[in-house]
Parts: sequence; C-alpha cells; structure tokens
Amino acid sequence: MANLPLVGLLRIDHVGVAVPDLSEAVTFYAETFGMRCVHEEVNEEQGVREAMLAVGDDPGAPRLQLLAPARPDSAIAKFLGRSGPGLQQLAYTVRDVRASSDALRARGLRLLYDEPRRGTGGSLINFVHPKDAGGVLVELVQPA
Ligand code: V0V
Repeated sequence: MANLPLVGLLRIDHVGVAVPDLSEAVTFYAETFGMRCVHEEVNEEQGVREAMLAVGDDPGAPRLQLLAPARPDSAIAKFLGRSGPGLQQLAYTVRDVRASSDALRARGLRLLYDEPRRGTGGSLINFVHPKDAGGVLVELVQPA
C-alpha cells in the first residue's frame, strides 16, 4: 500500500436511507427526530426523488439523505424490493472524485462508473460496489 495514492476521504457527507414515500418519510423524520429538510430534488439519471435532512445546527455535519424511487427500474426500487426500507449507502466527501476513484481502483476495488455522474446539488459522484466494501454501498461525493 505504501506506493499507492491516498484515497482522500475528508468526512462523512451523508447516510442514505431508502424509503417508499418521500413526503411521508420527511414528515416522519421531522416530527419524530426534529430533522429539517434543507434540500429536495429529483435526479432523473439515478431514478430517485431525494431529500437532504439536517441533523442539529452544525451546517457542516453529515446529513441524512432520504431516497425514494422515481421509477420502478431504479436502484432504489430494486433495493426496496429486495431489502425493504433501510440504510442503503454511506457517502464520503472527497476533494477530487476522479482521483479518489482511481486510488480505490488501484487497491482493486470496483467503481460502478468509469466517469463520475451528477449527484445532489450538482455534485459529482461515484460508488464502490458493495461486494468490494464489506457489504456497504460506498459513495464518493465531490461537492459542486
Ligand atoms: C445491492 N447489494 C447491496 C446494495 N445493493 N448491498 C449493500 N448495500 C446496497 N445498497 C447487494 C445485493 O444484495 C447482492 O448481494 C449484490 O449486492 C449484487 O446485487 P445485484 O442484484 O447484482 O445488484 P443490483 O442490481 O441491486 O445493484 C446494486 C448496485 C446498484 C449497488 C450496483 O444499486 C447501483 O448501481 N447503485 C448505485 C446507484 C444508486 O444507488 N443510486 C441511488 C442513490 P447478494 O444477494 O449477491 O449477496 S442516488 C444518490 O445517492 C445521489 C443522487 C447522491 O447521493 O447524490
């Protein structure tokens, strides 16, 4: 490992939870845990309707991302069909998603995309296959 480039994780960006209904879930987290919805969008390419929830008052704190399927053939629809609602992914902030992806490839891990794709708020994202990361779908996020 000594000669391999650093992966360069900066912090936990968000934790993603798959839910069947976005507005019901936003209401549940607001009323139950007091979390504020700070962003909502539809990502057509990923086939998701998503909401970012702030946990507490620290603007730099990791967020909770609620992910609902926007179409039946999406990754989230498949996840819900197999596993039901629950934790779907763990996302890390990186400075340069291409460099971080290359550093992970150099360690033998499979990245899902050859080139980064568009994520929340115009970020650039890629994913490590869960089978190469101890059963966890790992997302890399380069903020916009
Ligand atoms: C599948 N597996 C998982 C998993 N999804 N394990 C842990 N966490 C997950 N989320 C397991 C599954 O149980 C199988 O295990 C194995 O992986 C292979 O399953 P598969 O049927 O071949 O794979 P699929 O078709 O379910 O696809 C899995 C992947 C897919 C990860 C390739 O979900 C994907 O492309 N994900 C990346 C995109 C994504 O998740 N988009 C939604 C979020 P066994 O049965 O073989 O043991 S979008 C987002 O996060 C945005 C926009 C953002 O943050 O900005």
